[in-house]
Amino acid sequence: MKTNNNDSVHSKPPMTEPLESQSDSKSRITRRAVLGVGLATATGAGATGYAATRYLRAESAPESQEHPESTDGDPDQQYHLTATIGELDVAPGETIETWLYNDQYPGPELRVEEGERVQITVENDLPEETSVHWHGMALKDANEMDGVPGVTQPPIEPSDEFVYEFDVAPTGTHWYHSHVGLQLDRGLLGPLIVEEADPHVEYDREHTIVLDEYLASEPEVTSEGMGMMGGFPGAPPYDGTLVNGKLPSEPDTLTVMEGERVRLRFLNAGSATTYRVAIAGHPMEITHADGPGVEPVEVDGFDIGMGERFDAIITANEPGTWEIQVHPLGEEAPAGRATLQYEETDDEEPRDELSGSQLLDYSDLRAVDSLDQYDGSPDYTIDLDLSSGGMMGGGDEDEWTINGQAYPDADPLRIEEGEHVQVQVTNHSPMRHPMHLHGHHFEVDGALQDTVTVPGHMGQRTLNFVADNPGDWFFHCHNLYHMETGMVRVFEYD
Ligand SMILES: [Cu+2]
Repeated sequence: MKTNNNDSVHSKPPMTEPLESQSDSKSRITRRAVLGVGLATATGAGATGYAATRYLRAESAPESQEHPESTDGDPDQQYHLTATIGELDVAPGETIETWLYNDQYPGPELRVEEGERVQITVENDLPEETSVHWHGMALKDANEMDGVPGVTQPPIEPSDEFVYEFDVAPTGTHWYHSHVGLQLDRGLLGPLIVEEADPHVEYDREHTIVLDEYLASEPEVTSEGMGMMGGFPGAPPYDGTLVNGKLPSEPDTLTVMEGERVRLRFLNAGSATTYRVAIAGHPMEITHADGPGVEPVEVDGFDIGMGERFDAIITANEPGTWEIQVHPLGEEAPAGRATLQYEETDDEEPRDELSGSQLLDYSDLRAVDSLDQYDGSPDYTIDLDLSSGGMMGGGDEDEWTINGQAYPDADPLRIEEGEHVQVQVTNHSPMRHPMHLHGHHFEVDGALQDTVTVPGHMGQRTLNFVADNPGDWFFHCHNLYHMETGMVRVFEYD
């Protein structure tokens, strides 16, 4: 696993930078616990790592509790999230006021076991309405828990609350976040981990690694210029890259012990940035994509789009202190990093030599679960063209469109229950678009994902899903600024 590449996290990105651009940035964080009603208690919200030992684990549900009615049996876990204005320390001497869940950033890690039912009360202490989406959850027979205001529920008004309850599935690394306006880019997000009863890979320890932009100002839609291409609606310029809420000047430290296999759950919670991730000195086995397992594939790095998750297992056989490097792709924002620290070694400036240059490609991913239901001809096919309003002629330059329409002035996509639906997405713009489908995983290139990045410049992806969960389901770009300016459709079926 040795290294021949000397890129540092503070210099240019490792490996080859694609000729593509996209804007990003962001900010957030907090603390001032507002915990719920003797239920789940956020623990260990200290300034150190965001390790498995620090996750927020709910108490077992009390026998009797005043919390809202459950419709399908009693919940196994209960949590309380309060959305508040709070403060976030991103580095020594650098604190910003932003919006947080339970005064923490990232928000408390909700951790449940395969097969469980969870109830989460969301209290709104913000000055405006909000809602929470459970990104990656199938929400079987629970479309009304999907958290999309105006589509699946009324927004949660200030000083009000909403009780979400659903069966957790599929297993793996997921997350939750606000689904109102640009609130995600303020810091209203957190991991949602569904532990497998019987993982298809072995490991001794795990850490969750949340990637995000640092935005010291309030989020607002701006114009991302592409030179001759003119402007597109996009994110404001970001001020840095946060890894578990920390800027690189005081990185989060993830501890390992020599000889261990360590599962790292990477989540790109950014609003507008694709990141390139590598761990100095350590190749990775990619073992899960967007939750479900994949056949392990060894790489030295991977690109991760907004909303995507990759789990990677490393073998800790290179004692020392190493950098986990997180480079914004096509962005001018400074890179981020965390530190991989072997327990028996002294703290020292982390080493930055990469293990190699092999990057993950989607086509490397092979689902562990059966893909039989996606075999054969689709019952329904639809082509979706991604573009800006200005590019297609006659449109609005301030909009991003799907087939020329900008949500909410966009037709719903009607499908029928039981159909095998095939969606061919073509990207007519120069920017990447990470397309996310609510309530379903889809087959793409042999893997099961809920978010897939469609490359710019006529990049294409073909997604297959089975309409097995009636409701109104958002399908949208997970670049928050693209979603906010129209790149959304709704799949509808009863
Ligand atoms: Cu987009």
